[in-house]
Amino acid sequence: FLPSPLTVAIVGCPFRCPRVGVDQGPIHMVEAGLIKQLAELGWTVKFDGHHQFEEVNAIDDPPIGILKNPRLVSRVTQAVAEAVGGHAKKGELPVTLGGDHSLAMGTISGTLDAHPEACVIWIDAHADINTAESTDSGNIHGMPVSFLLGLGSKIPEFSWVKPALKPERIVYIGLRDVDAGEKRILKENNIKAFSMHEVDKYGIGKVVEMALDHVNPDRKLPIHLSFDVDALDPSVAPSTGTPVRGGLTFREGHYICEAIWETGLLVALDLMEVNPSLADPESVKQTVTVGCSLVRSALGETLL
Ligand code: 6HN
Ligand code: MN
Ligand code: MN
Ligand code: MN
Repeated sequence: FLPSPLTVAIVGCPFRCPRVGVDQGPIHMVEAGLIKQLAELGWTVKFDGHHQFEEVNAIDDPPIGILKNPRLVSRVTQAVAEAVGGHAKKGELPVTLGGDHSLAMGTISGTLDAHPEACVIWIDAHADINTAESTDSGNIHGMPVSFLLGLGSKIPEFSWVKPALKPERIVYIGLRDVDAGEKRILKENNIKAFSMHEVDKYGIGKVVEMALDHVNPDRKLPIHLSFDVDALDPSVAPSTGTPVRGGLTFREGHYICEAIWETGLLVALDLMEVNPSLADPESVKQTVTVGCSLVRSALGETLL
């Protein structure tokens, strides 16, 4: 799906609710040398600075129901949808660095705008599929998938989000902290998920193969990979907002990225929830380093 020379467009989104610009994760990853590392892999790299979203910081944004910062999240994710969609339509591979996983509402909308038939592989400890009705926290980062699927009551503020994703076009790997309401939503919509239980049972190689068989049986659909760094075990990626023990090992995380790259079908990548404000400098460095190496693996870095 990508014309050569291969071009990657870095979409830096230092965004975390309740305020934008406070999440330095993407900035740390770029400062750690990600751009140069991708250039060394042979990519033409486009990066024109991080999105700032400053104007939306000032808006008056009381909760809708219990949803926190709905207008802010809506405007930021809509801007990201336009950025990602624009790059994808030019034949570039957008790599979005975050930041809050609510951003995936934007990135996946952008991908589906350019590649309507694309499937989504969602790597996470969480399912991020709460609706306005099922959420206990009111945090929109726990909800982007339901918006993309068009589940739950419609919130006028998010009317720009098209329900462009079909339940059979998304698959999860790494789940281990799924709310009761989310389990029900997954079952009702027949959404395929491989939790850590399946990773233990079958091994990561088989799980990735089964995930692809489900979502992309003929291996001909474009793939959007949305990777929440909290899918990894907290011993591997400690600096993240909602760590859950019992996660993917360093190699399991990288194997997923390598295997998706090998399909030749990757059209967009998100690397989300790297959050340096939440830990000591050593943990931050470790998480930023692992974030960069996951991106390199998904963009073709080989071990030999
Ligand atoms: N993440 N299920 C919880 C909630 O608040 O809805 C946790 C969400 C975590 C979100 O992974 O980005
Ligand atoms: Mn978050
Ligand atoms: Mn997530
Ligand atoms: Mn998560």
